[in-house]
Amino acid sequence: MHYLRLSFALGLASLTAACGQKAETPDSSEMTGSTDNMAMAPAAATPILAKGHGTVTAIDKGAGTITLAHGPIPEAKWPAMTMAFKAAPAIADTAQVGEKVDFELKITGSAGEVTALTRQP
Ligand SMILES: [Cu+2]
Repeated sequence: MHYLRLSFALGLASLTAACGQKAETPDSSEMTGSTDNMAMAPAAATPILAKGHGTVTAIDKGAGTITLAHGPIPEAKWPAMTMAFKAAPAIADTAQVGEKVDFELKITGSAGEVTALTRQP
């Protein structure tokens, strides 16, 4: 989980921070990428599994991320937004910018990983 938070903090902190503004620790913890904060954030300990719908707006295979303009995700109390998610190469490789998708997430704190992605018919 540490590498996940770190990689988000490096380039995508401004995007991912939006998810945690209501209930999470201050944004600065996301910006620094400090792993010390993990122990103080109970929400980060147990991943939340969620499903969502959205549109692929960007893919960064180098960083292993996919950016989705997604609708509300009640499981995580997230409003609709555009944000980047960690994604396994198999998922990032098959996604295409501009396509509408259904997806499954594993959310840890304010960061999420796409665990499944299905193109909407
Ligand atoms: Cu989001």
